[in-house]
Amino acid sequence: MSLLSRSLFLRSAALKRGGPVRFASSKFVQFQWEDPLNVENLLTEEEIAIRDTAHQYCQENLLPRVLEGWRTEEFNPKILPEMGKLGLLGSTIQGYGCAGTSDVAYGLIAREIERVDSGYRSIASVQSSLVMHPINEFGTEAQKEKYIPRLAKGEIIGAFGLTEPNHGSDPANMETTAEEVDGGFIINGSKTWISNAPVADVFIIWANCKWDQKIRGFILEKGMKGLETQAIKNKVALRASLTGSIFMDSVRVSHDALLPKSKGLGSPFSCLNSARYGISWGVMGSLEDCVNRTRAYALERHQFQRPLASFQLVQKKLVDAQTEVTLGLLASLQVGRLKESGQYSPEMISMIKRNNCGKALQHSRIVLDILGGNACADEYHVGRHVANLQVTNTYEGTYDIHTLILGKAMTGIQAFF
Ligand code: TGC
Ligand code: FAD
Repeated sequence: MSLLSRSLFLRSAALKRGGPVRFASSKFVQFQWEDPLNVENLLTEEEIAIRDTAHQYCQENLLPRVLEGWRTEEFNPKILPEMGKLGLLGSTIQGYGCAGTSDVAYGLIAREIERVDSGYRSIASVQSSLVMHPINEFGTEAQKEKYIPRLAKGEIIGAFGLTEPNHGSDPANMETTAEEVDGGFIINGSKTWISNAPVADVFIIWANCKWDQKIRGFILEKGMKGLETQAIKNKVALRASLTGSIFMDSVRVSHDALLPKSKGLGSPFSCLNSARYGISWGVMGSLEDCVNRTRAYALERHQFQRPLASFQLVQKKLVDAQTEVTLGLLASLQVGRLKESGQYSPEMISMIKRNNCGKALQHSRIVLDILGGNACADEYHVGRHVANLQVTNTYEGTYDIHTLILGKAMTGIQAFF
């Protein structure tokens, strides 16, 4: 069932569920620890239905596969087509076979996927925000028709190449170049730490154009002469998502490969705005999963003839983490609504990306202690989230880079160099 038809089916269920229960003889509603500040109340029925569709898919289809993906570092080719069938890819794009959802719905999808694993969310957000988005934003009509419907179905896989071996936080100094020649361009350079690269069919490559020193995007395809990828194996995090390097040795492309509306570093950053926003939701899903699992464990496991959950130190860990989940979700929701009404700025996204990733990493690590020795066992899932959250705190601009973006906005002084 597609995302939109399913949303109609699920709407009645959402309506039946209602909000928190009010006590008959009280002015208070019953406190719901899973959603302490009633975020649900701020979502539309459509968003709730989309969220529920994503939740059901992720719990029934992704969760049972995640440990195998984590252990083997192998890409499961069924996942993107399944997500595509439900309308979860490029969901905010209007037309071209995409669902045309709100930005908040996009965030809710990221949260549900990352509740299972950040690597699966990475696969999906690269496809949506970093490949479909730039084609939609900077591409020609022919490029949109050629690529977006197939990317939306998950028939083809995309990768986004900005980071280079010598330039991560400072992409402005990238060494990859594009030179205009008769009939097209020649691209030279290399990219590394690129999600999906080893299995990608389509690559959005950012290159410094020799004729005016401006950065522009190019669409490269698997199999082009001079284009090679290599998987980065034995990662200690994000093992369910493939990462790799891309080498471009005089790759010759036609003029059709240029994303003509891209010009300057603002173009790849516009893709990052969308992806960073999604990550801010996603990592809250990951932290929620850590809280749920460690709370359940603390209620069941007894030491000193009492459940772990009865100890004050354990309760504090859970309460601190759940408070950060709630505040983080509200912040992402507010930025989502501002984005939908065209009233957002990139600095707002830096704030929620930085804060939510930082809090998710910090608090997932703290609640992990509740598992004691079982923290080491991957079947308990929380250790995997903690490892992944180190990466989410790093990619799409490190925690410290977002600090400097916000520091510049607050003081007017750039402190990058
Ligand atoms: P700066 O001078 O600040 O800006 C250059 C031009 O870009 C514009 N701009 C933006 N436009 C739109 N949105 C934003 N967020 C923008 N940020 C900057 C800016 O207005 C300017 O435009 P113009 O017209 O004046 O030229 O640039 P800078 O070189 O000083 O860089 C500043 C800095 C450090 C903040 C930037 O380089 C940065 O953000 N670095 C972090 C790099 C990064 O985030 N890389 C991510 C790689 S992709 C990835 O990690 C994918 S992982 C995906 C997954 O698996 O889920
Ligand atoms: P560096 O830039 O070398 O930074 C190292 C440290 O120095 C960091 O702590 C940083 O905060 C600090 N630092 C750097 N500059 C300053 C400064 N001016 N002031 C203070 N501190 C500073 N990239 C893509 O393009 N596409 C992808 O799909 C992609 N997927 C990824 C998947 C994974 C699993 C990983 C790990 C990375 C991925 N990346 C991707 C790359 C990612 O965006 C970069 O790793 C990130 O931007 C940081 O760059 P770097 O690793 O070169 O670190």
